[in-house]
Amino acid sequence: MSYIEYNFDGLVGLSHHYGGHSFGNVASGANKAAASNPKQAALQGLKKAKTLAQMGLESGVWGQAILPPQERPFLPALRKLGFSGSNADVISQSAKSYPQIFAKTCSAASMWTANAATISPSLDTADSKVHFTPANLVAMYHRSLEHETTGNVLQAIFADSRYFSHHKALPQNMIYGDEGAANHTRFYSDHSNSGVEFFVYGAESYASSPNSVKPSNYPARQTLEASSIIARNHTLSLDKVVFAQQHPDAIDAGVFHNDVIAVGHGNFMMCHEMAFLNKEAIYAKLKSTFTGDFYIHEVSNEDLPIEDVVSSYMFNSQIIGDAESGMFIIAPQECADNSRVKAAIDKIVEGENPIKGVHFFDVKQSMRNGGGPACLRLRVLLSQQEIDAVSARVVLDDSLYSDLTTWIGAHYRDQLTISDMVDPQFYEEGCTALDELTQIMRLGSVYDFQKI
Ligand code: SUG
Repeated sequence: MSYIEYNFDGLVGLSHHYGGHSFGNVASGANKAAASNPKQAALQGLKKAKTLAQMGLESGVWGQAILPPQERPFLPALRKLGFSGSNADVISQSAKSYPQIFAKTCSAASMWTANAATISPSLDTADSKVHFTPANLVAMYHRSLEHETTGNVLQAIFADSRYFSHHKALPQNMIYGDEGAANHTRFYSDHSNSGVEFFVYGAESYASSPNSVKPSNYPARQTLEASSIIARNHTLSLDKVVFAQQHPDAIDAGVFHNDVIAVGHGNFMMCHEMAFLNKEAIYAKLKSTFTGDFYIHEVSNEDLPIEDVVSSYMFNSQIIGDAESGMFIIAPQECADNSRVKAAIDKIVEGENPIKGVHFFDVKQSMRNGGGPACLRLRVLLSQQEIDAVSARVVLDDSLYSDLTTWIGAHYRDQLTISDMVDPQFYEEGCTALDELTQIMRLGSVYDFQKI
């Protein structure tokens, strides 16, 4: 049976802004309160997706799809805080009493779909179904508001229970802190056998050894407990699962997710030397668990100091293609503008591994909040039968691209600050736009405001 990896890119939401909401995310802190341009952000993301869709079509190796944004400000969260009355009342009262919390309920962070969920393809699971677990994202309040709508959207798209199995997000507590696919990679040699699922965590909630370490300045957003539960729920075969701890010094330097310092695809992983604790043991475990040749390209701190890793997002590149026809790095434009990073990438392209070249993309609006190309996509490996079972209009072809571009043009603002979102009209405009989007994408009712 043939399988295709679909990259589901998150469409940037109408409320994209710089709130400084993510402690430990350097870019988010640095750009707090800068004016954003949601229209440009959405078009930048969509352009990357469209280019990759075209390349994927030509190569026949991967596909491109889209996930919708979420409703913001998120009124159910504000109502839980005791604000009541009409939508306009809830918005104006909460914005006045708790301006910072109100701003968090406006975050468009669901655009970073690498954090939407962890997904195991049917090739890896005991019941041969695709398993989905939306990430609880409990480490950051603004992101903890995403999982319910994310679950609705995934269930609307992957509705056929013959092929798809949906789990609830893990309990809302840091013991089970889960950030989704940003800390999960699947390695494989081909698309007809099971792969190796690689789970990376920041800390153990309950240390299993007196030598256990944690970051000291910034939160470890993913726990080993969370990763283990997901592996169990997804019915993975434990001899094909590898767990690794992120280096706490990297988290303290601003590497809040593993995908800011390592990226894997097929039989290849590129990472910085500070990515993992006990790195030699991790590399050896990956190589012994994998069947076939496995390539690891490690970049040293001498060649590329960790500060450059964080500012350029080199490891937040996507890798596309396959070992046969060649793999390509999809890097943020910032990498081309930093000579040390560019040299590190050139070394990878010239090295002995499946990488054949690099393409740079401008996703600056997202980068300013700490989201590069890989943050913007969620990988879903699907068989032909499974993709045929999807009736929603999510695969990005020319016609969906054209409809989405028109939709963005009609509804998005080209400048936005927090104060604009205090106007109840902004919320109403958002609902009208998202309602239209669910029709364009044939999603049915997935938003809270669509409940009768
Ligand atoms: O969770 N930024 C996101 C960036 C997520 C990046 N995703 C991956 N690495 N996969 C976060 O920190 C900032 C929002 C603000 O400050 O307005 C934010 O949520």
